[in-house]
Amino acid sequence: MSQSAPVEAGRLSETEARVIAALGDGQLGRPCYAYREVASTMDVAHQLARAGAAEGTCVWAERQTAGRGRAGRHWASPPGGLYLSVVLRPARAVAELPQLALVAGLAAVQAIHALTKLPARLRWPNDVLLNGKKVVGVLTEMTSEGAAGQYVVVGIGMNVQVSQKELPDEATSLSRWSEAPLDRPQMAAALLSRFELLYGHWSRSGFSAIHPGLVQWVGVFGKMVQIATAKDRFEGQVLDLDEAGRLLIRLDSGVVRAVDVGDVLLLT
Ligand code: BT5
Repeated sequence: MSQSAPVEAGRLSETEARVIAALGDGQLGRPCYAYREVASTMDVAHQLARAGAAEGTCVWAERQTAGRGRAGRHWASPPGGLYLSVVLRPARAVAELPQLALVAGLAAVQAIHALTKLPARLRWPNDVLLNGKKVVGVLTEMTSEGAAGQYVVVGIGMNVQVSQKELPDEATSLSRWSEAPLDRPQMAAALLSRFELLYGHWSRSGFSAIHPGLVQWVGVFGKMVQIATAKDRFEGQVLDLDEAGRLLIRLDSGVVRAVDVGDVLLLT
């Protein structure tokens, strides 16, 4: 592949080798570009994708100076966290691409469970909560412009071994709860290999292939929630996810509303 890394300075070849070794036969995560510090792994991944990077290319940072969440929000990125972005080139319809946040979130929950047994749960559409606090956030950014064609960058931030002092109040870190040793390259590989499997199912058959496996990991079913969208804010009870990954909310009036984007605040 005639692909060059955007920045050579600050590359961490030992970390790259550890991630690749932990991936085994996995393709998602290869090649891996690890940096000591970047503004955001999203930017580096976009740069690589525009230059033709293959699907699976991943960017790792030890810390980010301008980590971001959705809608321009800040993502606290001190040392000890996992900060990854992966380039994907999905062949599915643009309308389905936001589902990738749930697919990646599911991979993160499963990886946490496999390595730590902690009771992490998905909070639709892009978070993982542990004991009521956010431990993972997923960000999907997509573009179909330019010669690089349609690609998606999926960014995953996970508080693995982060001091509470460096996190917002609503966040927690695995290290606060885990008795198992925590190794970030191993966690990255566990996450990426699960993501690869789920992404394969989703690529072939769409969200319906993911839905049954997802349900047991979603922590909001049956709960009363407040939903904030760009347009409005309302309360209701979470019933299910539909076949497109939308959250189904029963309003007080009994009407069921399908929500495709928004923030969920648990009320119960
Ligand atoms: C997200 O946005 O949850 C997506 C976060 C994605 C971060 C990854 S890290 C690798 C890649 N590179 C990046 O620059 N980003 C991605 P959102 O749903 O908008 O949530 C943002 C909110 O989460 C903030 O407003 C805070 O309330 C909270 N928050 C900030 N930093 C956090 C942290 N480290 N842990 C948990 N919550 C945090």
